[in-house]
Amino acid sequence: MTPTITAFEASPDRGQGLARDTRVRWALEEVGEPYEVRLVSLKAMKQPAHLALHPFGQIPTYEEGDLALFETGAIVLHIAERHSGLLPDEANARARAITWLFAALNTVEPPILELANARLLEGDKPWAAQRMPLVEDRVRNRLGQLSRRLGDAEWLDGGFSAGDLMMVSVLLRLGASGLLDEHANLSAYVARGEARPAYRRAFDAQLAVFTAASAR
Ligand code: GTB
Repeated sequence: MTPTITAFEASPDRGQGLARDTRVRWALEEVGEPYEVRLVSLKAMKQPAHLALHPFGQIPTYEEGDLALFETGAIVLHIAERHSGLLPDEANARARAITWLFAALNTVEPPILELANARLLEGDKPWAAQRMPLVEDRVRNRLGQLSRRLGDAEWLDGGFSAGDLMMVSVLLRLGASGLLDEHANLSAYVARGEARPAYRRAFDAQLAVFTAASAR
């Protein structure tokens, strides 16, 4: 059964691939699973029909037959577990790849989101200039640790996995901050992820939504 995901009808990032349906599209592209997309407006996301799928009124969601999922970590793991290509077969390597998926979401993404929120939502507060260095240092700390672990390796643990897919997705949010540029190996790691044909297809599909909406 072809899965259906939800995505922003009008993404606030104007098609830069930062909304989280990109990581789900990427996972589906990596495993070669066709999918359909239902676009939702910010208003519709808070209505009962969408809230029945996603209790927090967000995108993306994932529907496949009578299964409905929310949370990108759960969705990507579900896709990775049911298809080959995103998790190693060997049990310990598989567990380590899943560990990286959780590390991306639970350890690396929170300070990055804090930075995004500090810039987007709190920039006009009187204390913003004082707080910003603290928030940036929390991101720097995590990037330093991640950079040391990655070293000269291509991917975090052997071949490309769902853990890399999630880590690259999370790091992409640092975009214009310049913080990623402080670690040449992390910049190259993210560039390797972005260069994957499956990522390009996911990115282009999301951009096409924005391009079509702007042409109307
Ligand atoms: N933990 C959830 C997950 O991983 O699935 C978080 C889902 C989430 O944050 N969804 C966001 C959403 O629906 C869209 S992706 N927000 C609407 C709302 O909460 O009302 C986050 C996002 C939004 C915009 C940009 N941007 O413009 O750059 C980047 C990322």
